[in-house]
Amino acid sequence: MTIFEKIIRREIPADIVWEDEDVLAFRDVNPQAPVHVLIVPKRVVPRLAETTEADQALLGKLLLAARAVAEKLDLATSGYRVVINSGPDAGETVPHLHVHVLGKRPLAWPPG
Ligand code: DGP
Repeated sequence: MTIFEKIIRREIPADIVWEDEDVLAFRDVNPQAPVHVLIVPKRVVPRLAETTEADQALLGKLLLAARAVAEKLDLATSGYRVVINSGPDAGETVPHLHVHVLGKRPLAWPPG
């Protein structure tokens, strides 16, 4: 079981900022910006590379959750970045699909 499944099951604590029946959003333990939230599906999906057409609704929910979190945390006007790391070259470290939402500082592009 991944650390994110344990957070979803409330077996370990997290600073939860948003939730609905399908997704959970909580602050990243190692924030890379003043606001750094992770949004995860409650059901186990390892990574974007392993999603299928059957995950279309869930993937849409994750992006709409990112927008909802951004609005709740006052990022809508200043702007924010939404990131999904899928696989080794992207630096994925937790094999449970997650969307990063980063904001409240200017973010460089291209990423490292
Ligand atoms: P990624 O590199 O895309 O797989 O991002 C995984 C993120 O998960 C990383 O930014 C740190 C975060 N993270 C790892 N363990 C925990 C944890 O136990 N709690 C929280 N809140 N975040 C965690």
